[in-house]
Amino acid sequence: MKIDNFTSIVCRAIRKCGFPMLFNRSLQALGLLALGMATVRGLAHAESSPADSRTEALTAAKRPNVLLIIADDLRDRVGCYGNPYIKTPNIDSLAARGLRFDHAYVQYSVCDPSRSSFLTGLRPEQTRVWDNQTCFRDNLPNVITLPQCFRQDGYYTAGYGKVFHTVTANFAKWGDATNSWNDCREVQFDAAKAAYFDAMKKKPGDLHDEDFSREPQIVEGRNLTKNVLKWCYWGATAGPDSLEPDYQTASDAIAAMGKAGGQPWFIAAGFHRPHDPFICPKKYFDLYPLSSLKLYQDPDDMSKTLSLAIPSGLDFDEFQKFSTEDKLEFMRAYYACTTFTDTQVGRLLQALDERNLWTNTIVIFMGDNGYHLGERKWWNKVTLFDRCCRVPYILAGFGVQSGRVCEAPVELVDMYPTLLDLCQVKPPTNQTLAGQSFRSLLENPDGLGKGHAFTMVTRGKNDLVGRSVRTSRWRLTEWDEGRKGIELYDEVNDPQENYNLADNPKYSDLVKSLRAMFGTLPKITQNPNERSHILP
Ligand SMILES: [Ca+2]
Repeated sequence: MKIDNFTSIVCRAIRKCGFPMLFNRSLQALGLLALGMATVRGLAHAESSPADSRTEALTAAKRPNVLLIIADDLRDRVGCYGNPYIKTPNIDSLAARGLRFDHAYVQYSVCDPSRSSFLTGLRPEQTRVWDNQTCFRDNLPNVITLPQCFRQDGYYTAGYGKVFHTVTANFAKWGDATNSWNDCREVQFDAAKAAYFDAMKKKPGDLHDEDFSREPQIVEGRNLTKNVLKWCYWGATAGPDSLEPDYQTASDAIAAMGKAGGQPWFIAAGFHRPHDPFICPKKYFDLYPLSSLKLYQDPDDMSKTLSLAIPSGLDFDEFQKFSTEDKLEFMRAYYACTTFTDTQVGRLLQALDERNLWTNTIVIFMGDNGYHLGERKWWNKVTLFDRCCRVPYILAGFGVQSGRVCEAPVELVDMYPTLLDLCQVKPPTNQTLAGQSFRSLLENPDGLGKGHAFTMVTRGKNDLVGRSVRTSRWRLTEWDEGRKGIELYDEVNDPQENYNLADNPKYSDLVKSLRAMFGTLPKITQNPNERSHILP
């Protein structure tokens, strides 16, 4: 109780000062034990609420199930997020029966760094996973992942498809098969491999993405860059959905719901789409005639883009060669793959209906990073703009109010402590989670939460760091600690972030105070020896 009381006092002090993270480090040191526990149990836990008695009454056998659904590279423009042109009826229905977070942010806007962060509960500064070639276990061999933590506390855990960033050649390692899951699998399509190569006139070494081998036969498609960018192609496949790996991922997850044997379960389904290569059954492409699509246009008077804000190099150069038709086909393919993914989400939701599982299951739907579809002439991810940092994020089911929207910023790294909090799972020992439980926002979606979210990316071989903080009103980004430029955007009056206000003297104090927030982030670990302060 003393710990909770202390945390409560800290919470009130933080809220009073307006910048939740701007409390000084001496206070952190004083409350090390208390804050450590509060972090894993959730700051919100300090305040009593009707839900306290509800969750405290949970017995081990009655703890809720968790269904975690991850879509790869899904940006924040699905139907329920205000895009009338894309068809996502199942994601929309989940939002209608649950809580839609309108400001959920990734901690690094690329697959592996993002997933390594929210599945370990640590920030990219701590994991030091900044690319898609680093397995988090190599950097943090003893870290306890989110599903592993549930498993250690009595849950049946199962993960299918791309949950962790996976590499087919070594799925057991990259998928964390031994530590995190009772059961896991990633579907491969060896039989379709030859047909695929034949259809695309390629050799196995031509493609960097291992996913290609799992697709059924492509009957229509093309590379939009004349094969310069190997990943940049779309393909419409023949046959039913059931040939697709993502369909089988959903099937695996549905089957797992009956395998827990009375234990509560944590099941994750990671869909590969709408990530490139943009391949899915032809009927989804047919939903989007090119003439029905409208391309985004940057305004003529927008601020000059800073040199590091959009990655330079071959990808950018190729995007500038896109014809109108190329752009429309890119958008159609992304939309088609999004609707295909939505259909697989629908199958999972239907399975919950059929098994009457909604009352004791927490459902989370999320993207792992956003995506540009032409904004700032960029057709990819790895930026610090809202289109790339913000993701769809919907919770529904056990303990979640229906049909509500939460405007408060949350970070994906908050999911780990939030789920521990909601399910009364024991936090990992010797591992301080970087996020905060947002359980209070489930109870009061109009709450302010912690008020901010951080995202980072790196540029170039020297790993120049770009860091960004998003509050409800502003986004402040600095490159190489400001040496390579600063951006400030007014998210209320300029939601597309077209007009950089950082050099306007009127906002100098605001820029200073927002930049100071980066001082609350963990120090970037430089080498494995320095990681000892994160884990024993
Ligand atoms: Ca991704």
